[in-house]
Amino acid sequence: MSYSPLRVSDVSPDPPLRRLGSAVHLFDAIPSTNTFLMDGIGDLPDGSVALAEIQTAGRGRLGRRWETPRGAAVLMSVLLMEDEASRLRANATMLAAVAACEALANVTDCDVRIRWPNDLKIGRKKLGGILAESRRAPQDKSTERPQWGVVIGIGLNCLQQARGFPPALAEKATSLAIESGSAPDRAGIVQALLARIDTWLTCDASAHEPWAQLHAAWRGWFGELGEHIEIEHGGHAFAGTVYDVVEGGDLILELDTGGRRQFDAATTTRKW
Ligand code: BT5
Repeated sequence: MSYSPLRVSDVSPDPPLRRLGSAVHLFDAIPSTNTFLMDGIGDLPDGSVALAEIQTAGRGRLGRRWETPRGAAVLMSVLLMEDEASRLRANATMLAAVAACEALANVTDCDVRIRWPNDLKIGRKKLGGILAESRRAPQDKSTERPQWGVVIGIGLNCLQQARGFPPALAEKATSLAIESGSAPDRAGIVQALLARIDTWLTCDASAHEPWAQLHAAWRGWFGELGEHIEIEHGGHAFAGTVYDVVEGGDLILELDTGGRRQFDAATTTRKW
């Protein structure tokens, strides 16, 4: 598969954004852009961005792997330094999912939707995923309040062809190239993603409840209200109809066995 390598000048926000892009780290190969920023909490500035052509230990949720061939994907993470009381930690996956749908609607002709809790899909196939993590920053004597580093990682399949996915993913994964029939501009996607994430991060909190606004936008991109799904939680399988997803991301399922139950986004897995 041939690809044009990303260049720092093409992926650095231009014009500058309010919060993202103070430092842009572009790697040819790295274990994981999320790990790079998580390890840098306390040293790297707020708004740092990490990108890579290939990850040798790309991570999904709950110890799973994220795998893409060199140059085929957008693999990007951003670091946000937040106060302890910040609601971004709980809402980071939602924010990234909305930003990704908006960005891809702006720069591609693909109909990308959210699959609970952290997937981006086209039709029934997975285009990308989000991994949000956080940890407390080492205490800085100059600041009284403890700070948290929140890292949001996004992986988006761009240039893969159907035969380019490993057998286990062949049936359930897709890429922008497969869906649109042409090679997407990865740098343009990075720019659009950064711009949309930045807009949500810096939206005027006094104008309107920003997290409620984000939740409303998320529901607008959510492709599964009313669908029948199967999930696993605490070692048990559950099946039911999607009733809603609450602010912060927990799922309310109308169980086949009767009644409604709320499931935690962080610890619930999906059957494909
Ligand atoms: C995710 O996890 O979907 C989150 C993926 C986040 C990746 C980004 S890339 C930049 C940053 N740095 C990182 O190290 N990670 C983030 P999860 O919902 O757990 O899904 C993982 C599952 O998706 C795997 O077990 C596979 O079944 C499947 N999978 C792996 N690679 C895939 C791909 N390229 N396309 C579609 N599905 C894939």
